Amino acid sequence: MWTSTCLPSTLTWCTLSCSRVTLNTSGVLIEDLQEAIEAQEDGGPSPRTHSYTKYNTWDKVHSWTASIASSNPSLISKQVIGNTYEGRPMTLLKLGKKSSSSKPAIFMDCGIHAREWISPAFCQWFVKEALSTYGSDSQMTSLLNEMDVYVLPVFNIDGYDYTHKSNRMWRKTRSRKSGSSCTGADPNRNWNAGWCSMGASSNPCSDTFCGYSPESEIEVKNVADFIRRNKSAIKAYLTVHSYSQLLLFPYSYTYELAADHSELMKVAEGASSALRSLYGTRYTSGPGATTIYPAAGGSDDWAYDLGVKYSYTFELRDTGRYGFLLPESQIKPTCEETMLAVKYIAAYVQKNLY
Ligand code: 0X9
Ligand code: ZN
Ligand code: ZN
Repeated sequence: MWTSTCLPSTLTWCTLSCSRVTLNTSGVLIEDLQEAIEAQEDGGPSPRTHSYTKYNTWDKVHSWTASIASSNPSLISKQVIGNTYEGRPMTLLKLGKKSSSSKPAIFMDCGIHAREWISPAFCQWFVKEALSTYGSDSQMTSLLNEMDVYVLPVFNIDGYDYTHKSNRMWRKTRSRKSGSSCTGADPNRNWNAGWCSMGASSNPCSDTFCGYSPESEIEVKNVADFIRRNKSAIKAYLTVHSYSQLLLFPYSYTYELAADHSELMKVAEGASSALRSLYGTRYTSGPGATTIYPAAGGSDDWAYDLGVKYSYTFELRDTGRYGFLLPESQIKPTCEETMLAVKYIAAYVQKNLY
């Protein structure tokens, strides 16, 4: 969730969610925010290695991707679906028991928005859980036997790296175009779904800039190409964001209800109650336009209109106390409860395959 009540435009970093943010006269973050940034690391100092209960840097996620794939060759494979604007490889993990025939699949991405750090943490957690519970958890075993799950741990890698090195509150990609002094477009306004018609900006300096054309952002094009190529196999599209504790489904580019509205709502309600059963965390379900705000050009609406019926956007913890700066102590409970919702949706999709 965000508000557009912002800020001196000379400050490049703050735009959305700025009502809670104040700057001193020299444009430096006041201690309040600095403390919140430091409080994220309440799990102690960062270890040199990858950790599922820390916010890992891109370098750590990247090396984790390689090692987890090579240590579980029977259940996981990786493929590069293209490079980011700055040239980093977008590595997609494919989880599932190897099969001679092609299997139906679920596609899940994390980290479309750079500053939503709990999201990539969830994708990493999901991969770990899938591998470690295959063979003991009957649902996970059956899921990975019958289906493949594609996981893109960090969609907006350039932006994610930038939030670790330069500006914690960066949201967009890092693409440049000659003629504009502003960097990046919103990768969740850049899809060809009512593109730039509402809830998006055509100003390149805006944090919700829709880009110069649909799929102008190479990261969006790479993922859209992959989903188009595998359209007949992909039965569900899940995209993980933060924060607000919402489970959204199409549409966001129009107030019209999706043709599958009732079923999408029923599955979302089931997933939300599964999630709530663990720690009592409350989620709200509904179409994006009325549940959060109208915003065109999003990946969920695009996937749905392509024919991927079960298309959901998760907005993970919390509801604003820490917002994007969710403390590391909340990674484990957030991921555990979110697993229940994702597994609920996956089980439903699997049950309705044939
Ligand atoms: O605005 C967004 O892109 C998402 N919220 S966030 O705070 N993570 O930025 C909501 C996306 C809902 N779906 C669409 N707008 N299509
Ligand atoms: Zn690599
Ligand atoms: Zn987001």
